[in-house]
Amino acid sequence: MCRTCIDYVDSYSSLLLLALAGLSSAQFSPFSTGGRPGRVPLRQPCTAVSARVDLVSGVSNQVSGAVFFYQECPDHPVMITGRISGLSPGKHGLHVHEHPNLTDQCKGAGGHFNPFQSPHGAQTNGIDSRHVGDLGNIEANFDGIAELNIVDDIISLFPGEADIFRRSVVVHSDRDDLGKGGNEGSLKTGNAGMRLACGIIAPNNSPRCS
Ligand SMILES: [Cu+2]
Ligand SMILES: [Zn+2]
Repeated sequence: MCRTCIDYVDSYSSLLLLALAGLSSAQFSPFSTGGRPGRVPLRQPCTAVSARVDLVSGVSNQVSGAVFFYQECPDHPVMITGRISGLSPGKHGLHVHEHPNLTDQCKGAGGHFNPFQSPHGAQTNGIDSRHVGDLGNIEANFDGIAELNIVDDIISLFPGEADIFRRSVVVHSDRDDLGKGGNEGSLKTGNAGMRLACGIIAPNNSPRCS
């Protein structure tokens, strides 16, 4: 059974209660939403969400693997794990693309998931300088295997504008230049090249719980 947010929230709320001790309810009002103290929604439990992607062939029929996403609560980062094989050694761009459509050698997936109309960028950038779907590069070893272990603060598995559920993951032939390539393509796609493989971000029926 998955943990909920309760432990996490309680550790924060006890600190908060100490900090706010002595404040009147009127002083709470700057934090209020709809007349309720702003912290109250955080006290509600949430259930961890998990998703998985099973890759299918794009322009390569060598590349295969699976990618897992896990998020404990809406205000937690998303943990991305997985294993992709059949790659050329070195870096390969990894993105969440807009559409859950794998046709035409992954072209059906459309462009990078970009609900905030930002330029393409590095996974570590803020939302004003990366697409929500920009997950940077994965690196394959000499055997062509990439082990994924990424933590991301922008994507989400919970409802909202950055929700990546029912979108797709694309693995590219080339290194993503992270928006620093100095040309137009760099700020759109990172010049990451062809779409080797792709898969739809679907609910994981056997979530991995911490
Ligand atoms: Cu891509
Ligand atoms: Zn992008």
